[in-house]
Amino acid sequence: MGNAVEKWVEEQARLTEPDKIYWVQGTEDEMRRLIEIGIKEEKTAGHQTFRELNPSAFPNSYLHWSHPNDVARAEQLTFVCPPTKEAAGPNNNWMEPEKAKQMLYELFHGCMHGRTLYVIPYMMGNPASPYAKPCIQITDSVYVAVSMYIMTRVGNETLKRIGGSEKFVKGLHSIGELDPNKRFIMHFPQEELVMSIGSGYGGNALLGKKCFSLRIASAQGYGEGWLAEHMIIMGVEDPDGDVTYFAGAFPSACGKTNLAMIDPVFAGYKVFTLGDDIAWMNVSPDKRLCAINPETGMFGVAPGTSDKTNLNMMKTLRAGKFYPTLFTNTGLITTSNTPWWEGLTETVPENMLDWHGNPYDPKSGKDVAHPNSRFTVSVSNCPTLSKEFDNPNGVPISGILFGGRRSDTVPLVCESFDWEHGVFKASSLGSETTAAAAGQAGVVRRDPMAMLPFCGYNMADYFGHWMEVGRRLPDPPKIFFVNWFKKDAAGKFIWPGFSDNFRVIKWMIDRIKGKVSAKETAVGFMPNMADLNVSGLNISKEIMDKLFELNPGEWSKEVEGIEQFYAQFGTRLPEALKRHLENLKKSL
Ligand code: SAT
Ligand code: MN
Repeated sequence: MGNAVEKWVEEQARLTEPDKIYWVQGTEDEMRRLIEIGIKEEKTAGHQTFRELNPSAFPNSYLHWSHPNDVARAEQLTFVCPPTKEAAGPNNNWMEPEKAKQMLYELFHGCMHGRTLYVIPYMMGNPASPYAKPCIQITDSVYVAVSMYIMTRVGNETLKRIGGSEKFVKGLHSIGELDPNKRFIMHFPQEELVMSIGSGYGGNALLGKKCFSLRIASAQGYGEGWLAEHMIIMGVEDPDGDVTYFAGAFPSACGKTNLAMIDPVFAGYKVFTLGDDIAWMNVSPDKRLCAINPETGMFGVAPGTSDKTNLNMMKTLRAGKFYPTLFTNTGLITTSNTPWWEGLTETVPENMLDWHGNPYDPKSGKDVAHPNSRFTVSVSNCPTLSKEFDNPNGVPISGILFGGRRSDTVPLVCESFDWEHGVFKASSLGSETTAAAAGQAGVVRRDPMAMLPFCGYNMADYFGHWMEVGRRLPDPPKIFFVNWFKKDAAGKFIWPGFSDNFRVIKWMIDRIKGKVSAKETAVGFMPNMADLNVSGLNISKEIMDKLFELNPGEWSKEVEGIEQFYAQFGTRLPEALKRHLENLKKSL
């Protein structure tokens, strides 16, 4: 039989033994048919593939309830398998590649009995872009197939682009038995191959997302001189009509999606959204750092999203145009047949089913929606979508933001002294864990560049690669660090966040444009208070001081945490980072 794609698909079919093989074309009709199949699929223990929602409130929208044990990324079961453990680095689970495959072959063998194998050809990035990559995903889940329509460019264009070549990214996925003991997400960077079994959840199952666009792509970028990052991309137009482009990295569930669609609180400014999760950044021929978003959809956290916190997102969710919108593991108001999650309205409406499909008892104190419940929606629904979204060359980035969720220690905003100092600070970024990954939430873990779970090679080499990319940029972007999540002694957030984060963005633009000076501190440049516009916020001087406080006790703990984190890289850690850590210690 024919070309490399057909050959690969045949091999996977021989392994997984499906009843049927279906090649996805990417047409509107076909999308409807797959949704119909999902609607008819049998419900088991609350699990439901698709249920149509009220089209007058949420047009072209469907509710999905997953298996209750399959609600987040499974980092313990995620492996990166280059030939040596050293190449994977201390932060990835690793297995000898042949051993890993033997184990997976046993799990995949016959796993699609009675099911249809869907072959999904898709592009990450605009096919017209030199940075785009053709991929094939196989899956036996219609939920995954429909999600791929929303999140990527699905269709035959990809097959044409691959043509007779052997070069395409391969993803084999099966929900298997949805058994956490038989769940693995395994990456083989050398072969540009991902094998995932036992989960239907976003980051575990939509293999174009974290698996390819971050883990495999970061390893490709290391070899080819570019960066695959866990970043939003947005443009901010100022009253002069100039657009400043930012990329911004935050760990999962720290408000990236809200930031990418932020409503500017100052007159004369406009925000344009390009991406909410992934940025591929290349050094352009004119030596600027240019970013594309390889995805076409947003897979955002539902709880906390409302007309008040993110009106643009609510408009996006209600737009229901060409592509369907999916709600995963939210609650359902039965009388209106609309989704509900914590924070959508102030009080819990009556007649609610929780995310297990059970009638909700407000006295139970339980969650209606799972804390990691999500929506999957096309960027084409987004009212703030940038007209540069499809630009094959990407957009030139002038500022990079890094942020984490920190109740203390880290100030509201701070700018690095230069690129290398920025890499140092980003490499030691810490954040309190969230519900986006299985495990305990709320403990500080080091999450360099918000890439800890997503870097497909040794992180020490990744830090070196970042510095190397900076050296190729005559005028590198400024690097900023933000923390929207500082709390007072009573555990209350002291910064209002959401739209008011724009006040900080405005300061960054002023810095980029050289309009304001800044105060030099031990950890970087911080704003002169007169330059950070907080008018109308009613924030006391005391709170402002707290937002920018550098507490010696907290910082000595921070330095300890960084030292501990760095220790695992041994001699592989770039010397420059050790030097910056020593400098920080001295200047504190
Ligand atoms: O990895 S997902 O795409 O499922 C969401 C996230 O954790 O950022
Ligand atoms: Mn993410």
